[in-house]
Amino acid sequence: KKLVQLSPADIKEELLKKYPPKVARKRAKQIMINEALENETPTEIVANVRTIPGIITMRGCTYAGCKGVILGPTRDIVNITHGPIGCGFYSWLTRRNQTEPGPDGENYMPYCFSTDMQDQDIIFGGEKKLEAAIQEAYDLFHPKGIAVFATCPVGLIGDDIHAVARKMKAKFGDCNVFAFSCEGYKGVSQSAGHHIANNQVFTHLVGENDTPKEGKYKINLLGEYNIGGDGFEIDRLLTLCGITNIATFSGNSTYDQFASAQHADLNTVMCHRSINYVADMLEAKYGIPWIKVNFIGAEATAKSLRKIAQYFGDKALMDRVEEVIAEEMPKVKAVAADVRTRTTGKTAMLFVGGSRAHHYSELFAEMGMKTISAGYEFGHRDDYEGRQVIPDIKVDADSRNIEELEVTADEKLYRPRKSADEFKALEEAGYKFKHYDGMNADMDKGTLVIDDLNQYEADKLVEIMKPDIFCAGIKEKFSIQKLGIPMKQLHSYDSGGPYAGFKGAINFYKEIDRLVGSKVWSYMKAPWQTNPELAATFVWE
Ligand code: CFN
Ligand code: HCA
Repeated sequence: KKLVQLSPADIKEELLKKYPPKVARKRAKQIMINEALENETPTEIVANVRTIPGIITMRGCTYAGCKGVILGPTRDIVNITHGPIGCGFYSWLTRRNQTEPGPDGENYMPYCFSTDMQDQDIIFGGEKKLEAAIQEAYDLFHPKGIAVFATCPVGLIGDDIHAVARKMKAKFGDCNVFAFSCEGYKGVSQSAGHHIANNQVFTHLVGENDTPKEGKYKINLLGEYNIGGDGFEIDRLLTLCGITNIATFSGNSTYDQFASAQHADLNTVMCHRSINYVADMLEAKYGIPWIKVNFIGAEATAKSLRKIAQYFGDKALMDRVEEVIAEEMPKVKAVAADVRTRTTGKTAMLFVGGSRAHHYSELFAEMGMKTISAGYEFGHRDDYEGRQVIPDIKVDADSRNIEELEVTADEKLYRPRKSADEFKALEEAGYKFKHYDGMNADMDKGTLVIDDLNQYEADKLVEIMKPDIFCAGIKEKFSIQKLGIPMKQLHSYDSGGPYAGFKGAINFYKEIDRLVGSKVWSYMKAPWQTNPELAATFVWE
């Protein structure tokens, strides 16, 4: 067997080799050999750009980001997909976002509501059908809210879903009806859908309930979607600490949580990519500051709880948080110590959405495992490079319109290209700073950070670097397993979870230990095993 040693630069070249020159030039800017150096200028990564036609991307669409991701986990709003049945069907609970119906039992998540658009609706227009669907949902359930989501054909034929929503809202009087222009093709990925969802949730829901909420330490948890029950575990810990969670955007959430979000004293942001717009709007309109938290990983969980306590600066709270950590951590540490005897030194690749590819490297590190390559499907540059400055945003008090916030437009203010002194000067000049580290700072030097990885590159990477585990989504699952490598879905968690918080960390350690130790994969013959000329080895130093 011929072993070839490849450097990260060789691997990059290998990935690009097969592309036509123009495609290779474009992809080269999205494949970065990570530098992660504090004071030097690291290589820039191009992100949040259109996938080159013909490439089989891992990304999803704008409708998915809006309907599936942001609004999907709210149980007592009827979500109607205006479009062909497939869009509604394939976004019907596939994300494994869980809910606990609560005393009122109101839960529409198990239903799939759609106008089931047909050819004649495309030709003659679908507004009447939409109106009838909204009426039917109202008559059947009398919900507090009905949300309408546009799919691609709706934008192409020009149905005015907002006019229909306004008309029905006025007609009912006791039901908030609002719509989202989240046609699938609208942005380059799910990310545009998050933005559209955030704007409308803020415009139509936040602030609707002005009855103050009880609680000494009141927070909102933004960017936590209760996948596999993650939100349940985080809520368990917050409750143990005596912290009141007013609203989760949007795991296990309700209409009233969104409507009451302005009563919180602090916003904690878990998945920054999907919800940063709401955090900024809550700060601009209601003066609620936000901090970045992360409950993926035991150390990260402890750190986040401490950060919240420090924000309130109350000794009783800080002591209680320490008690909770002291109670929970030994159990986690014991399991970690055991699995580490088998997992230390193993390697992982993480290619997921817009925050998990970063957050989960912490859990792997706790198992002594190394993330040798990672990337987001649709992250923006700030998700890779960290976010430092928020330019001023303007809020129109009457209409609640928020001026478009595009952080990446102010690129020159990112830390990697500024020294500490330069930042201090900017701070003195009145810039508002938010500090949090992106993926690059936490990845080792020489690792490969790849944006919008595609099917071809995934196969090639696995073939060259042979990780012990590959983490991505359902589209990647079986092609990776056919290469003889264990594959863990970090979107849906396959059938597992929760993986957040302390209990989640234990679940994750055990699951990964089982996967990387499994004999099943050794029975598979990967192509390079039957064709030695395909063999190449990447040696990690
Ligand atoms: S739950 Fe979140 S954590 S919201 Fe976002 S960026 Fe998706 S649905 Mo899939 S798993 Fe993924 Fe993130 Fe935030 Fe989920 S990494 S792609 S749009 N995502
Ligand atoms: C989406 C949702 C998704 C897809 C997951 C996957 C999710 O992008 O529309 O590809 O397995 O988490 O359910 O990201």
